[in-house]
Amino acid sequence: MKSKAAVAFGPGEPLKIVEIDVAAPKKGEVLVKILYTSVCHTDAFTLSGDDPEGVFPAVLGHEGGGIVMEIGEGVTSVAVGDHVIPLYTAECGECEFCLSGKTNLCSAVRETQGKGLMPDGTTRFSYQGEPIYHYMGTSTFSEYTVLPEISLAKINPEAPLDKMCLLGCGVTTGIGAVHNTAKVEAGATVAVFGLGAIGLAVIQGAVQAKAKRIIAIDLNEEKFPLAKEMGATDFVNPSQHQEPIQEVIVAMTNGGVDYSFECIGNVDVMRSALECCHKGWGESIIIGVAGAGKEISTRPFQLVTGRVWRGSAFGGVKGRSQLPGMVEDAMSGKIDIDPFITQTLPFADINEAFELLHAGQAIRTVLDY
Ligand code: NAD
Ligand code: AHE
Ligand code: ZN
Repeated sequence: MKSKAAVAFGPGEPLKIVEIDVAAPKKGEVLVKILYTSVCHTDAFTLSGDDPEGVFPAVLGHEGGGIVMEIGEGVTSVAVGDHVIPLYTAECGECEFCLSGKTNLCSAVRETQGKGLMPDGTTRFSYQGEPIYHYMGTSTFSEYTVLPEISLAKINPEAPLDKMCLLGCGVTTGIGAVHNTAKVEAGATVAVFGLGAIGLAVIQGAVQAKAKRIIAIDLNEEKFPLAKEMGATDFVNPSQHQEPIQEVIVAMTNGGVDYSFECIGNVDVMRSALECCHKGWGESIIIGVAGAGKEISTRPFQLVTGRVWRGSAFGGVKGRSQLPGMVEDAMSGKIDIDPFITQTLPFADINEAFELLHAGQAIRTVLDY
């Protein structure tokens, strides 16, 4: 079938809206009509050419919501008409990872997914007879996309997909990292580096966890009012300080924070986030994605003296079993998605959504097909 899609033909180039061909779903696969998608910083990161797994030409996009149009052979867990959120972290329920009880990472389709292919090693997308790669197993920048069945969370059909699409990445990642990865407890002091959707979702999660102090850190002070609205208590712009920012935060907090979250993807900030943690128990969670060749460093003494470095993917959330519950939480008001949606644009204006993100003027732009 034909599908409207925004194709990334090469690194650093704007996306091009073209009509691509989408092949029917094969065994274990599902054809989904995406109704809404938004742009996450990771899409911009891959488009920049910095992602070691970036392959071109590709259909990017991993934050979306849609409806099942067709199922491939053997698909039993979703049916035509179901409302779904695509998952870049699949959940097969059978692999060593899924059965471990220790992680939300699933190995079933991850290898082919990282190469831009479906599990059988081929692609369902083409343009003018040439193959187009998939992205993160989701490719929500095509109106019609094909995904493995295990990469779909079936959600309440009453839930508004124009909002729920943000649970496909940003909101879930930040809130999940607080509860599942850090396990922030009531009364804790938290530092959040980077106030995009991820950092703001961390703030929302920290408020849910009843953290007593939430320090919001960003170079762009225009991010502070929304962070305040979400529940941050303190605001720091590193460019306004001479000393390393970790020293500023340690001084503010009588020895350091209980938890810090890096929501930028900058390895120098990752070091600051670790080193602003309290001796003996402070934990720093890396959420930001750093480019090819980047490495983190600190004095091992920082870890010897009790600070802990962790990472979090999709907030530690198991998509098929836990995301439907988060959708219910968003419907009942326990999760507030509205503040994250700063713009809504027609899908045709997708490059503007990237520009707004780069300019620091958008948290999330929801694109309407
Ligand atoms: P964003 O661009 O909306 O937000 C980043 C924020 O960081 C901006 O407000 C920017 O002003 C601020 N910033 C940049 N450099 C800074 C610095 N040196 N000091 C302080 N603030 C600085 O991005 P986003 O969509 O919120 O994503 C944030 C990061 O999280 C990205 O790296 C993205 O790839 C990653 N991410 C990871 C996961 C995961 O599962 N691990 C999921 C989603 C996004
Ligand atoms: N492809 C990159 C890594 C990208 C990455 O870390 N992705 C996050 C999700 S970002 C969503 O916005 C993630 O979930 N990682 C775990 C995984 O299995 O990909 C690289 O460095 O190669
Ligand atoms: Zn994302």
